[in-house]
Formats: sequence, C-alpha cells, structure tokens
Amino acid sequence: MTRTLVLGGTTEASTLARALADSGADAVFSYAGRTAKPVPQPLPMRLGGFGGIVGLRAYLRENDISHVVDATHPFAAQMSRNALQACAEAGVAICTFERPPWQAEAGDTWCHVPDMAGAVAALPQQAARVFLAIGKQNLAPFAAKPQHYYLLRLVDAPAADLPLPDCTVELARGPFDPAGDLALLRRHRISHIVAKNAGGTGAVAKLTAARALGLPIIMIDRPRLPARRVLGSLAEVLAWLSHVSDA
Ligand code: 3Y8
Ligand code: NAP
Repeated sequence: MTRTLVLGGTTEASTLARALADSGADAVFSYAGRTAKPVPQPLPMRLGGFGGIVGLRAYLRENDISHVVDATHPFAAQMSRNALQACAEAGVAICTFERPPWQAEAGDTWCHVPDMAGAVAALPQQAARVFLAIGKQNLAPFAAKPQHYYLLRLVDAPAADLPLPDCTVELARGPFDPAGDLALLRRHRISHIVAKNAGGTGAVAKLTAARALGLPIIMIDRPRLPARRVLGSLAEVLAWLSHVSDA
C-alpha cells in the first residue's frame, strides 16, 4: 500500500500535489510553516518541522509512509539531508523532485559564488543599489557592507529590525513575471542582483529582467548534498511512485 509524504514548499511540489490529488493517491503534503499563510494544497497538509531526523523517522513510522518525495527547494539543504538519513534508517523509499540550475545565457554577466559569504565578498566597495533576492533567512552577512542600498523582496513583513541600514522591503509571493521584475529593477534603480540558483520558473523573472537591462548577477551556487535519486519531471516522479515497491 503506497502512502506518500511530499516535502513541499516549491512550484514543483505544488504540481505534484495536484497530480496526486487528481489521481486519488494516498498522500500528505508538508510545509515547514515558514510563512504566515502558505498556499493551500489539494492534499491533506501538515505544517512545521518534524523535530530533526528522529522526529521525521517517527513520523514516517507512525503514519505508515511508504514513499517520500523531497520536493523542497535546492537551498532547503537541512531538510533534504534529514530526509535522506531518516528514510535510510526507516527503510522508506525516497526521491528528490528538483529543477535543474539556471544557466547564464550569451551576454549575461554572472559572478558565481559558493555561499552567502561569497556573495557579500563579490559586492563592490563603492556604494551600489542591490536587489537582494534571497528572502530573509540569510540577511545578516550582508550587514558587513552597509554602504549599499538594498531592495528586499519578502513573503511576510519582517518581525524584527533588519540588519541593513539602507533597505526597502517589497512584500510579494512569487511566482514572478519579467515585466513586473523589469519595472521593479527600474523603480529602484538597481545596479546589482544577488540570487540563489533556485532554478525553475517561479523566480527566473529577475534574471530575464536583468538581461534586458544588462545588470550583473551574483549567483549563489546550490549547497552540496549527499548522493541521492534526483528526478527532474513530474512524469518521472509519478512513474517512480508507481514502480518502486514499498521498501
Ligand atoms: C513556505 C509557500 C508554489 C511555490 C512558490 C519556487 C517559486 C515562488 C520564488 C525572488 C526570490 C525565495 C523565497 C522564493 C520563491 C516560489 C515558491 C518561491 C524566492 C513560498 C512558500 C514558502 C516559502 C519560503 C520562502 C523562504 C525564502 C524563499 C522567498 C507559501 C512562498 C527568496 C527563495 O519569510 C521567510 O522566512 C521566507 C523563507 C524560505 C528564502 C529565505 O531564506 O528567506 N521561500 N516560499 C514553505 C514552507 O513553509 O514549507 O507560503 O505558499 C514558496 C515559493 N517561494 O507552490 O507556487 O518554487 O522557488 N521563495 C529563492 O528562490 O531565492 C523569492 O524574490 O525573486
Ligand atoms: P531548511 O533550512 O532546509 O530546513 C530547516 C528545518 O525546517 C528542517 O530541518 C525542518 O525542521 C524544517 N523544514 C524544512 N522544510 C520543511 C517541510 N517542507 N516540511 C516540514 N518541515 C520542514 O529549510 P528552508 O530552506 O528554511 O526551507 C523551508 C521551506 O521553504 C521548505 O518547504 C522549502 O521547500 C521552502 N522554500 C525554501 C526556499 C529557500 O530558499 N530555502 C525557497 C523556496 C521555498 P525539523 O528539523 O524540525 O524537521
């Protein structure tokens, strides 16, 4: 009997949830509870962390989960590591549903950096106007360069003061479109963009808009993760779910 846990939070997770619901699959959708009002899903949902590897392993056992699809974000590295370990210990089948990284196109000016510290180092000393399109969980390192004007796009209004003296917050939940992002870059006279290499369609608009304006991109590469089964399309995930017998 197949019972699937979808670790969600991305566009891919939402398309998988829709397909599983339409097929009447026995599945549950999991959010971290990072945002105030996450988009509802057509599957039973659970919100919040599991309590680390131990908590996730217990959840798998107590809920008779036979398959896990990690459809979290490429930068949700902790969740992905925990899921791999918990599934290995519990003998539960797991695959990752992940979009390929974005690639620079002819004429793009990208500076690849390995992490947030690398992104800070790549910013100029001379005061610039930076679209920091990385959300709100990793802002602290950028306080090392307070001379810049920072544009932040967040899902929810920040609860605490931000560590950046000269910054503006735009509240918006993607997916985003190129025309809207072009207007945003112009309105704030942006000179540099910092982005995570999320891949996919939900956040790519800023790259398209930057190309039109010839703006440089500081692109943060994905964190490294252990070897795992990565599937790049909904069809492959559905095939895996129907062919992989209960572990
Ligand atoms: C809580 C669920 C769907 C999923 C939509 C995708 C696309 C729109 C683009 C920019 C970049 C950023 C951020 C972003 C995008 C999609 C996808 C994606 C980037 C929601 C969601 C949750 C989150 C969490 C949130 C993070 C933040 C990151 C904003 C829902 C809307 C910057 C990542 O306030 C916070 O604490 C926000 C935290 C993790 C990164 C960060 O570190 O701050 N996503 N985003 C999920 C949960 O609770 O489990 O609220 O409805 C989902 C989506 N956000 O179904 O259509 O698939 O990537 N999300 C990044 O890519 O750099 C915005 O502005 O251009
Ligand atoms: P993370 O740093 O990898 O995970 C930190 C902890 O949050 C995990 O150990 C787990 O807590 C909990 N968690 C994360 N995702 C969860 C999920 N889907 N269901 C239940 N618990 C979850 O995660 P993150 O980068 O903050 O991402 C959080 C959520 O936002 C994920 O759903 C992700 O898909 C989504 N998202 C993230 C980004 C991004 O840039 N990071 C972008 C778009 C969407 P316990 O240890 O207690 O189990």
